[in-house]
Amino acid sequence: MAFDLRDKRIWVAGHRGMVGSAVLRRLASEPCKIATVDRGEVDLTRQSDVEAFVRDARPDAIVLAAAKVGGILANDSYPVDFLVQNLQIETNIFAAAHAYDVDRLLFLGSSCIYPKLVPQPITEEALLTGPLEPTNEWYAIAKIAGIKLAQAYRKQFGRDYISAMPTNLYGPRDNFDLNSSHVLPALIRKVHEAKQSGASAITIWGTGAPLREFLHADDCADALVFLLKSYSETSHVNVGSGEDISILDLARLVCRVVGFDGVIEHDLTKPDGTSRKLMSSDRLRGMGWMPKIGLQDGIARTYRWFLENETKDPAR
Ligand code: GFB
Repeated sequence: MAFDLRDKRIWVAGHRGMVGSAVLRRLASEPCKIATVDRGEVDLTRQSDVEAFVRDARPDAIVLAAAKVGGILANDSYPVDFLVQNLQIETNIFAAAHAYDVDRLLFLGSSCIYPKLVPQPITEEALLTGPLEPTNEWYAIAKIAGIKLAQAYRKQFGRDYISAMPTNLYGPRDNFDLNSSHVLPALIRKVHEAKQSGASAITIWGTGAPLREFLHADDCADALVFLLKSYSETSHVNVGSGEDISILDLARLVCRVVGFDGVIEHDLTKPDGTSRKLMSSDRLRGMGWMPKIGLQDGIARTYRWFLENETKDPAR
């Protein structure tokens, strides 16, 4: 085993987010200790805050799940935020980890690191073989920098830092705000609200033709803990479900789960983004890891979470 979690203190950076909170749930069944810190106490974009926290908390390992994230429109609208905040968070955490001798770090990237036009399913080797998808190149560049930081600390200082590239994720604690969210939480909200109001149609962005791969955050967290315990190599590792679906079929699936039989209309002023993004997760499968949550089941679980947590806010 590359890294035994017994009695280790793991700092989950970004523990309030969808992925970080799923990692906390998954680590609850491991014999390790957890360190977390709230945004109000430590601003991860400030080097001095991060250094002081790592100096005092003394983690044995870090799961770097903190990031500025958002859907296609947010990425396209706020390039500075996505590029700069992510670079700051990454460089600050890597630098503090090295300065305080944290020898294990797992960095989380995204499938958007890969070139726009690349053979599918996309293998790890496709990194940096062509131009990026323009709607999210700012975020992608920051995430590519994170992969390279892990590799650079490994190469120059022998640090055991690794990277995982999850596909499009969804699940509890996702962002359900229609302007900044990813497609799946947006569809859940739109379809739910259409059903509630008795509307006859929902509107999805773009043509509905793009293909995307989805993985539940709890499956992702399981893969991350698997990698944290067992993987110690230079290359990043793809984390996906291995199946893709068109956005139109995804919308139909959400309608089925929610129980809405209206019409699906299109807002063609909104971008489609890349036409297909299916990763090969053969490397991870080859190590013995498999996802457990099917898409329909995962959407049903997420819809239940949405009903219990997101429909009680009177401001919405
Ligand atoms: O999930 P999404 O925002 O991000 O959009 P990406 C996926 C597809 O769903 C696009 C369509 O073709 C959207 O046009 N779509 C349809 C919608 N209706 C909606 C809607 O109501 N809301 C949203 N958001 N999309 C992101 C990147 O790309 O994926 C990030 O921008 C990151 O950087 C993330 O990599 C995983 O899959 O296009």
